[in-house]
Amino acid sequence: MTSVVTQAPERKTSQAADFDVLVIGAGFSGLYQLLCLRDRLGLSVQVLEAGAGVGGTWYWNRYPGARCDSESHSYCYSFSDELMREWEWSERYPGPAEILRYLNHVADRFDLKRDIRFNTRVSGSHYDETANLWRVSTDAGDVLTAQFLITAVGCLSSANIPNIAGLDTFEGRWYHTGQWPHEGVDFSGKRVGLIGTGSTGIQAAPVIAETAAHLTVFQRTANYSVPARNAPLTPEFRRYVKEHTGEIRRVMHSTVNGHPWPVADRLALETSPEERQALYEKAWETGGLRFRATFRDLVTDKAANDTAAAFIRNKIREIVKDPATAAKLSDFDHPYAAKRPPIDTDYFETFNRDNVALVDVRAEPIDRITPRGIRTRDVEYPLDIIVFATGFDGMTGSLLRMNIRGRDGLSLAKAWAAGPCNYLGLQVAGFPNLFMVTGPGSPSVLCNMPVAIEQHVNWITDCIAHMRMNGLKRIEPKDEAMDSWVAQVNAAANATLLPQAKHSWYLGANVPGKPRVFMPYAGGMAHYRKICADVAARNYEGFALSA
Ligand code: NA7
Repeated sequence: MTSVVTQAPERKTSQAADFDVLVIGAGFSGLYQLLCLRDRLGLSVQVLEAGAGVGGTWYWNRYPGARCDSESHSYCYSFSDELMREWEWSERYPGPAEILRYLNHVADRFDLKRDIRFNTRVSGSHYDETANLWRVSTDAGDVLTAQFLITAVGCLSSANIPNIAGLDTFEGRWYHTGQWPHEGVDFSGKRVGLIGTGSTGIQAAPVIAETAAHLTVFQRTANYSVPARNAPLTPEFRRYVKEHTGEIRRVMHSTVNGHPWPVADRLALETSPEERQALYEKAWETGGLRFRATFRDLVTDKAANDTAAAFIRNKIREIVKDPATAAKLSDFDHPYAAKRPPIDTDYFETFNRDNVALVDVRAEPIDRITPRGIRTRDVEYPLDIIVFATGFDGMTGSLLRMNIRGRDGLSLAKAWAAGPCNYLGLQVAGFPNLFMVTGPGSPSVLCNMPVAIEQHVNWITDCIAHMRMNGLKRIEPKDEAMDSWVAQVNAAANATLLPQAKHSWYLGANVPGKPRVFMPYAGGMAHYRKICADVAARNYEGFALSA
């Protein structure tokens, strides 16, 4: 179990409030936050969820080929050994259906659904200073109040649909991968255009190509990808997981990215070219995000990174038969892993099919969408279906669209006009008693998400327990603590190659007009965990707490 305080439950709501805590979102974060606050602290908690079921990101992302890139035995909660032992994953990487089964299992096992209001989208959240309450409005017209408001809205749930002229005139059908119809889409016999070659487009292309009459992939930025090597889990591996829950948890909690493997303690440039090649070959065969852990200098030293980039470029040229297509697919403009590195199942192989074509929209920009398809500067591509795999307004989009207003009506949008400043990714000055789970400024998306989520939820739960035990009613960060944290987030990013990917959603560069600020904390999950624990141990240093 975790370090979360277990208190004698005292199920009492502050006089004027409907609940002690309102939590927005019923994905991994919201479910665990509910469990901690309700069952360990005895608070009254209501979760508000826009979807009709639990799952968050996975409730919406059901596009063809969708699959988690964390390995299943680590893409789960680790707070309970029993839960870890009783659940069995079927494949190395879980797809949405299996993740939803898992989260429903958790919700049912801990009787969580009775405190979740589904089909309820939050439209506004205002802090009432006099009453020290958050007033949360829903699209159904309800207003609910609570002393604490916790956003558990995920980092990738606000779809980024590019503003391409003429979309409203398109006579075919179009979809964004993050808002996929639950009944699925039939591509058979259809001419499909897929815009975007991030993790999502790279997962979707091979599956769409199998049934579509023709698939045109519109690529703006060539992307690295390493084979996922998905496969059913063997009985031996499943047994290993059950027998080693403690060890798996220890490794996940001690590494930079929260994955269940350590980063190798060797440098690419201090390894001979022959041995380096052999290690990359082995990592390529093993597959998955472990490739990034082959050498510890891959994300900090450009020359080291170049060796990985050259290896992947050569692989693409070996796999893709048409040299012109291979050249476009491997014309990288950023270091390997400076953007979230996709892992794939037959992505590059897909371009050897007769029914698949690649369009480089840097050489041939999209001009507009017409009633018949997509027109680039040079050609009109006739299409029946357009799939936007164009990502998300990451990290801040879902927070900002909820119209959050703090003290004196200050909007979060205004507070973050120059970028998301906060303290530890948890709180923002002017927004007392508002906590963000895996917000900008935290490691979140640079980490195996459940590890980041559990750390945040545990910290928030401990903090609220501390407040109640000490008769404290209000917490918010001090300005100087926020400034110092923003500086640390920038310094951590600048110590890596990550800011060199100019088109990355980590930088907000994919959304026109969004401030270009590197949002996640790149100093490593284990280090971040220690910083947060130290802050709490020093009596919540950097926060102002008042009675
Ligand atoms: P990403 O990684 O943000 O990828 C979006 C892709 O869409 C990327 O290739 C973009 O090109 C492309 N894009 C975005 N807008 C346009 C326009 N207007 N025209 C052409 N191409 C465009 O999103 P994903 O959904 O793939 O993955 C998100 C995360 O989910 C991923 O990082 C994992 O953490 C899981 P660009 O590179 O910006 O030039």
